[in-house]
Amino acid sequence: MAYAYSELVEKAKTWAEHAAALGWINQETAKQLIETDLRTPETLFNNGARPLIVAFLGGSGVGKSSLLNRLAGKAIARTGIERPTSREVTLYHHQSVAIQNLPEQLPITQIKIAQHEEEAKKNIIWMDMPDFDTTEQSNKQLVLQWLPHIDVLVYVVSPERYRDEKAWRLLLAEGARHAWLFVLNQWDRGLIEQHDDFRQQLHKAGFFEPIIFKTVCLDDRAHDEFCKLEETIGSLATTHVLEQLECRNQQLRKQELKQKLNSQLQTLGSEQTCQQLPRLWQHQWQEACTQLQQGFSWPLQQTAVYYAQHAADLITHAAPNGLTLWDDWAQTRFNDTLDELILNIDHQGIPIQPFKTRLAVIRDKAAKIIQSQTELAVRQALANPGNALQRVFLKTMRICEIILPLSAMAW
Ligand SMILES: Nc1nc2c(ncn2[C@@H]2O[C@H](COP(=O)(O)OP(=O)(O)OP(=O)(O)O)[C@@H](O)[C@H]2O)c(=O)[nH]1
Ligand SMILES: [Mg+2]
Repeated sequence: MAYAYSELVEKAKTWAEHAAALGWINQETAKQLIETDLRTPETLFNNGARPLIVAFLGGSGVGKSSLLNRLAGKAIARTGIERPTSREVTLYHHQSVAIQNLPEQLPITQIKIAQHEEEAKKNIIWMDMPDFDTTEQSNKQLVLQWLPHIDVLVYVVSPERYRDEKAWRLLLAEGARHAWLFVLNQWDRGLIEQHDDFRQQLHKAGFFEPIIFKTVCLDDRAHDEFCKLEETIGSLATTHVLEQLECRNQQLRKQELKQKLNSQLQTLGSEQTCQQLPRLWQHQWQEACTQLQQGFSWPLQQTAVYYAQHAADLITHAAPNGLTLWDDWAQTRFNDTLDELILNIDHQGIPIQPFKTRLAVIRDKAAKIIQSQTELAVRQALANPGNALQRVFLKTMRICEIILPLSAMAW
């Protein structure tokens, strides 16, 4: 049965909560499953057709805002030499488009919206993001909160900054999750060697055929590849591509969830070893029983002698101190057996916490159980003393007691 990703996440969350409550997995790993990210581009909208979400991402000063302004044909996003310049996300979309569910916890002051009326660009929401490589932590947070909602990431670099370490780590972490396009902006001062080197770097990061556009966002721009970039994105903004992107996204997320759950499964021990546990316990318990029985023979004798001498006090009075069946020795022996079981379970690679919790209850109750079971056995024995043979013999003797004198008299 094919489950939707959200259903699978719900099931995994319920399982994680339950398993953590019983001690099968620790709280930390349960939290990882419970906090599984459900955010996707679709979650920004209620059901129905939605636009493609494209975002300019990259280090500070590479020209992300300049690219958006060029696209809009006017200055909708702030650009400048101050680093970082943008401290908010700028959305540029058709006036008919409305994001119904904005990402949670996002301060509304950090979103700027500019609208247009161009029908041809109706199916795309463009976004200019702040940088994520300066010390401005709130910028980085803002980018990270928006990332899961983006379909196509246009990763912008400049000739000087395409080997950025922080950007690199983000690329590797997010590589598989999105569709990527690359822009080498400020090409007016770029060299072809830098372009080739950038391509090689991307190759190393796992992008086998990276699409790189060389752009210039200055007034005296020569023939750059900005129009190609626009065309490529325009060709992606179809229902079919959107469906493909969504499908790929779901598959990837399912895969990630599966990996997480599988790694949890490893920590629970193999099914085979779990099946062996009852046999392990039976073997241990037999040994413990033999020992306990040996240890009980003396107190049993003492108790029997006491009751034989005080038949009138039977049941109503407990045996005096020192004649308890379940004494400290028996409890210690019983505890040792349970400890040994826990140790064996640990050696089998099975989590011991659930066993510890359950066995703690039995440890405390052992004395009480033995007391009540012994009393019950004594009562049953008193109600029906001896074994079956003895009882038949007794009955025959009783009948003989009557019949024999009578027959003697008759004779
Ligand atoms: N030479 C040259 N300068 C450019 C080009 N594109 C942008 N710039 C300049 O680069 C500087 C930074 O541009 P922004 O668009 O603000 O860069 P940003 O990536 O948005 O920067 P943050 O908002 O800080 O992340 C500005 O002074 C722009 O004028 C270009 O193609 N060539
Ligand atoms: Mg900017």
